Amino acid sequence: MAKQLNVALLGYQFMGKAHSNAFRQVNRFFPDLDVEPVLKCLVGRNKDAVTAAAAEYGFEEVDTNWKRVVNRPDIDIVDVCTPGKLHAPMVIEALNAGKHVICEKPLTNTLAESRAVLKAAKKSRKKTLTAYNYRRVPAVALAKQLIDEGRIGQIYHWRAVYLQDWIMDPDFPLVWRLKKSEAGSGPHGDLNAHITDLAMHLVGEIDSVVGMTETFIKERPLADAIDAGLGAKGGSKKKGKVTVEDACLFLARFKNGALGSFEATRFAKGRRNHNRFEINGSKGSIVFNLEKMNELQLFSDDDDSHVQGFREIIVGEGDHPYMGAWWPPGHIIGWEHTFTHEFRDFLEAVAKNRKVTPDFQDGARVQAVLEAVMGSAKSKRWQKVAKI
Ligand code: SOE
Repeated sequence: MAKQLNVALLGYQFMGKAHSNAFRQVNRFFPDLDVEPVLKCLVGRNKDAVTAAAAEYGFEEVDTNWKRVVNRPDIDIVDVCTPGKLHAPMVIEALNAGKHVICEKPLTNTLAESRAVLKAAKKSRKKTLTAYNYRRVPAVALAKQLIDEGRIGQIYHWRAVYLQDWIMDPDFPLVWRLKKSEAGSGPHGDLNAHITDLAMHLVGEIDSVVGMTETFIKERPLADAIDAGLGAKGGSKKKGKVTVEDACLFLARFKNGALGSFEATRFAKGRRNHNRFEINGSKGSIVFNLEKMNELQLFSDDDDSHVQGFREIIVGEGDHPYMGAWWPPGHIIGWEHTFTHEFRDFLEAVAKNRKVTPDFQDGARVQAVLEAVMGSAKSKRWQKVAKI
């Protein structure tokens, strides 16, 4: 029988829901796991809301005091799904209490906080995971395999965009994601963080960057609820200042000589969650688009020249990464499965005492890139990425 590990989840909104679902599914679809997460305690500030969420997600208990829960001796895993401002204090407390810790991205709002988290992680020696879930899209994991096999040769270009449009209405309220004090930054930390993690996973470390940002709508109606998020409606007549950027673009030089471009915006009309990258190498190219997440495009010099062209691989075969756990060939999967995959890998690392990535060191490396971009946007100069 799999050993049971008690999970405390801090935060119950969008990501709390996605993570709870993954914890519930993981042993059903990966029955070989030696450990089984138990949804022990859900934590939130609003007692009524967190109680309703706990009933919906299947948690045994609720609490409004995260410090108390994180220090409970019966808790094995702490999963942090709160706004970025709370990541560092929660993660550090959990590591110091000897827990394995998962943290939503970006790891922290600042690089200084990431360094403090990393110090606590090194001391604790527990398993850590920064929840960059897109590494665990089977098509992205296949792209990694193809690159590691040398199929596209030496990489010259990384070209990525992460485009959304959910705040284009000027009456959309000033939710926490639009406040620097809560979220640290706008689409830069929210979306560029994802494509930066993918770039570092697939291409390599980043040496230097140059970036620019813009806030198109500078004031918005105050939000009704303090924790209002993506789907927020209405707001008060009073307005408040938007303190994060609406868009951030940057260029990067990788340490291996490749060149990269990154664009994150919440102002790309019609682009709901358009996370796309293209990689060009000496022998081939790879293209991924989250909106068609079961497909991967590959162009390869290995193909005969008279039939050469981009081919579309349906990543739905049993021998494709993670896919053997799901349905018969070609029966596609969705966004929520990426969280199940990352928890499978995390739980296996806990059970077998193995390394799992992206850990907090990887999360801190992403933070170093993000912070260098913000510094460069201010100075209007290229900036070196700090060493982690
Ligand atoms: C909102 O922009 C958001 O939910 C991000 O916070 C997630 O990390 C991303 O996966 C989808 O969009």
